[in-house]
Amino acid sequence: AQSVWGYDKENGPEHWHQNYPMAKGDKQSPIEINSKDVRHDTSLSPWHASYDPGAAKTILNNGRTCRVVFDDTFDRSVLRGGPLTGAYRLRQLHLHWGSADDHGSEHVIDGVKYAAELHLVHWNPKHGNFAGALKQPDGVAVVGVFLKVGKTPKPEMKRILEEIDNIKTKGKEAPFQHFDPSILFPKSRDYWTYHGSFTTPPCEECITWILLREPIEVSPDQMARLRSLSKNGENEPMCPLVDNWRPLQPVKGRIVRASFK
Ligand code: SG7
Ligand code: ZN
Repeated sequence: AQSVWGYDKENGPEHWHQNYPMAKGDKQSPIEINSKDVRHDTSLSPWHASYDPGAAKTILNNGRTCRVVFDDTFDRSVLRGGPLTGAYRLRQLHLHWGSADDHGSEHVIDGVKYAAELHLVHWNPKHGNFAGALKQPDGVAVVGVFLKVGKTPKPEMKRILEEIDNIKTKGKEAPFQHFDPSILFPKSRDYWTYHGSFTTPPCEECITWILLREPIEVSPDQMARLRSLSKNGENEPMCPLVDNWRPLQPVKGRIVRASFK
């Protein structure tokens, strides 16, 4: 079986439930969004992010993703509105990506897999701390942004991708300061929302997902940079960090709502 979870045959998503039974729960993520089953909800208000560039701290490679960490000791970078009640604090962002452009996202839209998916993870401070929030159905809100390879790449992704050369291998960390992640959002604020889980063990079912309809574009070069990360440590055999996405989970009667028609 698995020693530590991962995305390989021996320790991948099909094994996670052995150590993390929640992985077989009724509200797991990701799911496929089917336009024909989505409910347009006129009561869904727009969402707003107000992020403090000074909250950005470090970027790191943990062997499973690359992650940017933010100071969340007070309400300095917050997400409000949309399906949420109150302000949720930004804790970190990270990405999931594939080994080729035709897959890599976790959520799938009408059968379409994107090349990558960016997740901005926020938590509800009414639960005291992040660990407490994970135990509550309204504990966490994740904004998902799809990345597709295209001709008008978003220069805003550059900051993160430039830094990748400094965190090539597992365990590497570099300072990452003065960064407002709202520069990564697409023009349209349209979104889908549903209740689900973390897409990694222990797969707690505490997430209000807010998935943005409009993807952002990255260049082939930028995708290549992401794929140049390694899941091995510095003095270990080279093993590319790619395909760090969980496959689709059963919807089990959940309703996906859309802010748009
Ligand atoms: C990534 O996705 C990491 C995890 C994150 C996980 O593997 O960014 O974060 C850490 C601290 O390793 O797990 C608890 C948590 O944030 C799952 O997040 S996701 O559901 O948005 N994909
Ligand atoms: Zn994620």
